[in-house]
Amino acid sequence: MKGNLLRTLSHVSFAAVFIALSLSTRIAAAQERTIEIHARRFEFVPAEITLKKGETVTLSLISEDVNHSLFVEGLGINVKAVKGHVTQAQVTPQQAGDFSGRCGTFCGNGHGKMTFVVHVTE
Ligand SMILES: [Cu+2]
Repeated sequence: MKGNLLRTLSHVSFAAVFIALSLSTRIAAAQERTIEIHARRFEFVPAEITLKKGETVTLSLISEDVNHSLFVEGLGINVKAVKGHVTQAQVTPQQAGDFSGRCGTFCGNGHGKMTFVVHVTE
């Protein structure tokens, strides 16, 4: 009788641990960061962001005027910003460091000034 009770209790605690683990995984997924970046002639706001190596974040790119794009070669980011639309892209940096980006769509005379920096920490 006592043995049965112990066995039942250990099953219950295994189940509790399993539920706790799957809950924490789900919470982690739900807490995935979204970073909103506004593109306008001739800047990105913010002009720099900080990510963590291995952390998946969603970039949400919004154009406030004409078409732009966010191009960060070192991280494989190339996201179009179409006027009136929100474009989302996920990124998971695999390497720490500073990665420079820029607008990849000609948007006028100040286009060359549209620079961007992604800092990736360990
Ligand atoms: Cu541009």
